[in-house]
Amino acid sequence: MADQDWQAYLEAIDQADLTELEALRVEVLGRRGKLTEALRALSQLPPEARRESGQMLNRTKAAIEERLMSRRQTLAESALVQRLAEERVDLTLPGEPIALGHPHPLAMIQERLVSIFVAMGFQVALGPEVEDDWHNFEALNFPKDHPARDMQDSFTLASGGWLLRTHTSPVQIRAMRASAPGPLRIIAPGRVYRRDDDATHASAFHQIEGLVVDHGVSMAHLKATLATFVRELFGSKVAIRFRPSYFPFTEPSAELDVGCLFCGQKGCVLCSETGWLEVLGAGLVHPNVLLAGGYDPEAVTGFAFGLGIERLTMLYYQIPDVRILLQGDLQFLEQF
Ligand code: 2NM
Repeated sequence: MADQDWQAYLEAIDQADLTELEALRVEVLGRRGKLTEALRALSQLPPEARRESGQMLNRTKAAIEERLMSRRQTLAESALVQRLAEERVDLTLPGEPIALGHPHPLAMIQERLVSIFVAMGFQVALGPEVEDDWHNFEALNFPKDHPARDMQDSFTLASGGWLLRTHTSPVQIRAMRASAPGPLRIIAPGRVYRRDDDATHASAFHQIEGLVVDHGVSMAHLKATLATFVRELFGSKVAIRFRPSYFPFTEPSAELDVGCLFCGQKGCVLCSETGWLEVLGAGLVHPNVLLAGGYDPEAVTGFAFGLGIERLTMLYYQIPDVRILLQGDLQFLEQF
């Protein structure tokens, strides 16, 4: 085969795609390839011609192999360039939106309530959810036959003597015993448990209770503090009234109502046609409770109050059934 024919192969290689390249390789260098056969045919030649042709064919073979490799390299590179072009990411495109969560409505209201009291100088106190009878009832002046102490009304643990706290008041007892005889100004937010379960009562719910103990604390301080709280929460124009009430741990006791937020006090289903909504209970701390807290009731007085966070959240957002707050239903939660 003449030199130009080999030259033609070199040129063909430079134009070939991957498939053609392999076909060319087989055609020239394969077991039956042109060049392979030519090399094999050398043995037929006389020694002088064999050496000359042999050198020429080996140079040609080296050249073709070199060209095949370089063409293969070129094709691989352009395939890579093409792939990169196809896969190119446009970083200026807007991103996939990520669904952001947010605090639960109960958590939002709790945070609001806590902030209002913190701004008035209260400190946050926390305590255990599993309590003993003394901290949950006895120290709080609940008589032994009080219905709240019944197994029907609280969750008692199988291992004797323990129960799930029915209010956060035991936190106040613990705080008093840690601070007496010094002054105290705390709120105790947290989860509490009662054997109730209907549209307005869940068996686990949340409370904030507050307690101030100091020399000369009076009903006037209680009323001013709670009026400030209610106006911070519902606005300065809201009507407020205190009604006498009864709690075992306070004497005197009162309940605070706000003018119905829904009907402008005309009377509606939400205020049971009274024009008023009950918001919290309060009173001056009973001397027995001060004693249990390690204080001298002759030396100091105190006021305390308690409110349910679920109830307040329901009022705030007009939610009719407390159970919706606890079901984790996104259709509900995404509205906040
Ligand atoms: C209420 C109503 C009235 C209250 C009393 C105390 C303590 F521990 F100081 F005695 N903490 N919270 C209290 C008083 C709670 O909830 C409706």
